[in-house]
Amino acid sequence: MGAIGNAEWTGVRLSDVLDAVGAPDASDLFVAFTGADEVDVEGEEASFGVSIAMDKARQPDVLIAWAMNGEPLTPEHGAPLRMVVPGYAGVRSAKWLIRIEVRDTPSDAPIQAHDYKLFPADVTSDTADWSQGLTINAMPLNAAICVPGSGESLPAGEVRIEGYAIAYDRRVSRVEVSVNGGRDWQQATFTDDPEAHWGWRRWTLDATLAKGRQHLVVRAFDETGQGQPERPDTMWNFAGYLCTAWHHVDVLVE
Ligand SMILES: Nc1nc2c(c(=O)[nH]1)N[C@H]1C(S)=C(S)[C@@H](COP(=O)(O)O)O[C@H]1N2
Ligand SMILES: [Mo]
Repeated sequence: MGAIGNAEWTGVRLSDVLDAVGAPDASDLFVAFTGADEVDVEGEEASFGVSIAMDKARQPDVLIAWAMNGEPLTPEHGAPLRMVVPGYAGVRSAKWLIRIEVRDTPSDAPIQAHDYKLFPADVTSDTADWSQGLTINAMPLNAAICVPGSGESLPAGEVRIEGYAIAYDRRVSRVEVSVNGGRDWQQATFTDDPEAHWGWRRWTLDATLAKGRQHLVVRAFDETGQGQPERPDTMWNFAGYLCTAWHHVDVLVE
């Protein structure tokens, strides 16, 4: 179980802080972040530590943040200071920051070195060589149906279907919804700013549902025209990362 959301962040640009302290700036460097907490990665207790490449660290939207939605950060969101690295997996946005270090190698903390890595389908947890995995940073295009919920019972007739799509540093160009398991598709209407980077674009579609067990599906396309994979098994990896296949929701229409 988990929860996700969009927030408005306030802080200082990491690049301004790097400049202020005269940090070196070269594309082959990394910026590493350490949190005040200890984490357990496969039985190994160590400080929470992650890193990003210098080119990403220098992007203007990468912040050292102290406020979320106009309020000081709460403890669970990383008070007093946390990183916000938009477009990247949440794990790179270190909370409870105690140290920022410019290095010539990625962080060697276990979270960076032995977690959040993508392996080919033929690699298992027993055969994985963690130094060879692809570090998961930029997030892929994704979309989900939020309403109705899976397994819900609905009255026959017109139903409002709602959800979100996200393409990070790209735009979501369109969202398509099927109410018959993917045979026919209708375009949803966006309710969020199409130009907004990093966050969700919420969408709605009013569709007429026939009686019986109905199979709702959503898929998004980005501004390059690329879509999501149809089936989750096409992107199988033993750790279960980046499963951005079309989202399905089954409902019972009575
Ligand atoms: N210090 C520290 N930072 C951390 C983590 C952590 O365990 N310790 N978890 C990371 C992960 S995996 C995510 S998804 C985000 C979650 O941030 P949120 O709690 O504000 O949603 O924090 C990241 N930063
Ligand atoms: Mo996470």
